[in-house]
Amino acid sequence: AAQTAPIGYGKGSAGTLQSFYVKSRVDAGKTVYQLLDATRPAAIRTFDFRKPSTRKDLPQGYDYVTSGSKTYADAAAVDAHVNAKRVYLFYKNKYGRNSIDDKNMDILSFVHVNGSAQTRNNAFWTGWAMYYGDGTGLKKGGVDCTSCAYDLVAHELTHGVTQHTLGLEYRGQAGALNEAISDIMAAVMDANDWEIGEDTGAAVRSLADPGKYGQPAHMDDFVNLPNDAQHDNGGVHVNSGIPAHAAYLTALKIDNADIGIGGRDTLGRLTYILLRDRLISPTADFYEAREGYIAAAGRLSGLTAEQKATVTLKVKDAWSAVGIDE
Ligand code: ASN
Ligand code: ZN
Repeated sequence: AAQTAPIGYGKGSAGTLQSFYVKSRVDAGKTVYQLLDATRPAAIRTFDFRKPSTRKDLPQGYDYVTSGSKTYADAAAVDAHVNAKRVYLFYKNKYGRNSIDDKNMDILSFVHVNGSAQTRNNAFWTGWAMYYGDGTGLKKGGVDCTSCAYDLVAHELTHGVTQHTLGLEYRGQAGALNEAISDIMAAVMDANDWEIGEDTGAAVRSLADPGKYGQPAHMDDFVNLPNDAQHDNGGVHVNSGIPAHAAYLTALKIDNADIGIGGRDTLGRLTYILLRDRLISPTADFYEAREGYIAAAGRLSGLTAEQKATVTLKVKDAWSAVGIDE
């Protein structure tokens, strides 16, 4: 039960002391505390990729991040554990979603994932877990941390939500929509800005100004690339700038229309309805996404017919502004 779970403490990369639920086990007569929060139906489990294990009580094949006391010195692990809970709670409290699959699947994070410099400076959704590199350091052209960025954690976990709802293919325009949806939900949750990944030391994308990081913001600048791994599956992280910018413009226009509901909040609700109600197909292109967002506007709960009509108009204006016209 929540009341009896031990509480662990530790600083994340930003130096702020965090507290979080953990679970003890006894190893050879000694108590160790695992980064395992089992206080909710969906457990939050944080593993150390440097510690493969064949222990039968560790079916993931890796040991948890553990500590001999309730104080943890591992900032990347603290960040992953705390941010996974934040994203889980956002989906739960805002949209009533029960974890990634809406069936309370456990939320698994692996920290200290190593490999190429590209891997170590990145975070990934693997289809069932989140993986985080440590970063090779800003001074070496990498980043200082990855799990430290709430928006990156939201981005990766949202890949899981998309997998379990829309099932969007990860190539071409459908893949770019998959990427855009992760960035949109990341910006909805990490609501202070429209940049992605700034807490790692180096932002990677901007929904407000995609061109700042080399992304197109309009269909006129769509980048045609082969749909293979060497070309980012057809530039899914490149062309995502177009629908992501449409989403940003949607939020901005709703703010300016002043219907009493914030644009960013409305954008999150629209995007979640798109996912939840599977309003677009797994092979959707950007035009289908526009129609999906229009359909989502009609499904917003708690709005008057006039407010819904206003949101619909702003959605249309926003997608037209990036060259995706009916
Ligand atoms: N951080 C990137 C993403 O989630 C990693 C990748 O390309 N899979 O899109
Ligand atoms: Zn992604």
